Amino acid sequence: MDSMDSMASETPAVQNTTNDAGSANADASATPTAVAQQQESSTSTTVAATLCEWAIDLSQSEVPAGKITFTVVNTGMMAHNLTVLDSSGVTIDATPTFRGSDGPQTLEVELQPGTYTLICSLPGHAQRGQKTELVVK
Ligand SMILES: [Cu+2]
Repeated sequence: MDSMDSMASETPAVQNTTNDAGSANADASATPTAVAQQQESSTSTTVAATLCEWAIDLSQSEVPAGKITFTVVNTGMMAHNLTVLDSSGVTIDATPTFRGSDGPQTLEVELQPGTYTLICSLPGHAQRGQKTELVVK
């Protein structure tokens, strides 16, 4: 009988603790949604890329992971393209081969953290210097 009384007296304290935790969880559940919305708007990065004989110049060589939009200009005399390779040399995406007179090209890619190689894929062009690295963090 004594043990029953002591158990009964402890029960209300346990219930109060549970209720407090429940209200704390309800507050916390609103936070992840707000954070996710902030990340969506902050992970789009625009990088200007300039192609010429024989180089690829980037406005920035290090970008945050997420959506990267390359604005590609060809200031050279020849037609070129911008091709994005992953660390294994596999092509992720590329602009068409275009001349400066064709105007700027836009290339949108979704990149995970890592080191990527950007080249012009026309024969001999990367070997002559149309090649650079992009670090995604
Ligand atoms: Cu080229």
